[in-house]
This record gives sequence, C-alpha cells and structure tokens, in this order.
Amino acid sequence: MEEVFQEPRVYTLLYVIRDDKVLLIRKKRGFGEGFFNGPGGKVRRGESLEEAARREFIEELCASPGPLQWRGVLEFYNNGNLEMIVHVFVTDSYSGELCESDEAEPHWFPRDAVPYSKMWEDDRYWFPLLLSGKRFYGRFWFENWEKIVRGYVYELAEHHRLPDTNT
Ligand code: 6U4
Repeated sequence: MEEVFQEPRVYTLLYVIRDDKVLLIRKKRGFGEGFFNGPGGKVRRGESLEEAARREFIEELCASPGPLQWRGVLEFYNNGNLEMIVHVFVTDSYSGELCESDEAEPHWFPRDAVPYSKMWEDDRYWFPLLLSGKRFYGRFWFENWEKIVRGYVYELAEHHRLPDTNT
C-alpha cells in the first residue's frame, strides 16, 4: 500500500530573555521568511532537543547560548495534517558576539513591544505565556500556512514529583 502518512518533523525555538528584552531574529530565507521568530530549526536524527536548539542558535547567531530551560511544545497542522512539533526553550544569557548570518538578522525588542503583526499568527497566543515564565502546550491548525482556522494553548502546571517506587 502506498505510504500516505508522513512523520511530523520536530523543531526547536530558543529565545534569549534578559533585562526586560527579548531577542528575535528576522528570517532572511526559508520557511517564515520575513517574519520575526526565535532562532531554531529541525532536530536532526540522534540529536537531543537541547543540542538541536544550541546548534541552530550558534548557526544563526554565532554566539553560544547559556543554560536552557524548556518552556513548551507547539503542534502545527497545515490543511489538516500534523506537520511540525516545535519545542520552545529560553535562556537568559549567551557568550560571544551576536552576528548576522545569511539566515537571520538579530533584533532586541522590549518585552512590552513584541512585533506580533510581523510574526507567525500563533505567536500572539503563546508568547505572553513564555514572557511571563509559564510552561505551555499549544495546537494550531493552519490553512495553506497562511491563517489559523482553529487553535488553543494551555498553560502547563508545575511538574509534580513522581511517587517513590522503591517501597
Ligand atoms: P533547513 O531549511 O533545513 O535549514 P531549518 O533551518 O532546520 O531548515 P527552518 O528554518 O525551516 O529549519 O525551521 C522553521 C522554524 O520555524 C522552526 O524553528 C520552527 C519555526 N516555526 C514554524 N512554524 C512556526 C509558527 N507557526 N510559529 C512560530 N514558529 C514557527 O513561532
């Protein structure tokens, strides 16, 4: 039988949030060209989510991110198919100098002036949670990657410790 199921790809996004400012990139090419977004991209086979988030950040902005915190996961459907699973991380530091690469141009924005009108439409729903230190889970259904026809985002509760199992 013909293979009709295509595995969704896993991606990362990594935001530096520091001194009431957030670091975004303006994507110069590829998917989402022209939009402000976080540095990120596809997770490669054999790589952890965190390794991928670091690699993409370095590739796009030259500097090395500090310790990462996982903040959430987003699932994007396009025309009914689950296409992308995106893990979102934050850090409050980096070392080295930020550069402009052929993929990305870095821009700092005050946290109360995030340019939502020049970002993916979903960002306005989950980015406020990211900025307020919350964890989240979101799902968005796009039509032709142009507009959202349905979507939701939940704030995730603090993680609970699992009960001890050695009794
Ligand atoms: P190639 O082309 O193989 O270099 P790669 O750089 O690995 O690709 P890219 O740039 O295509 O990946 O990754 C897309 C990026 O856009 C990922 O970081 C996830 C992010 N992204 C995709 N849909 C998004 C959406 N609706 N909202 C959002 N970020 C999205 O905020």
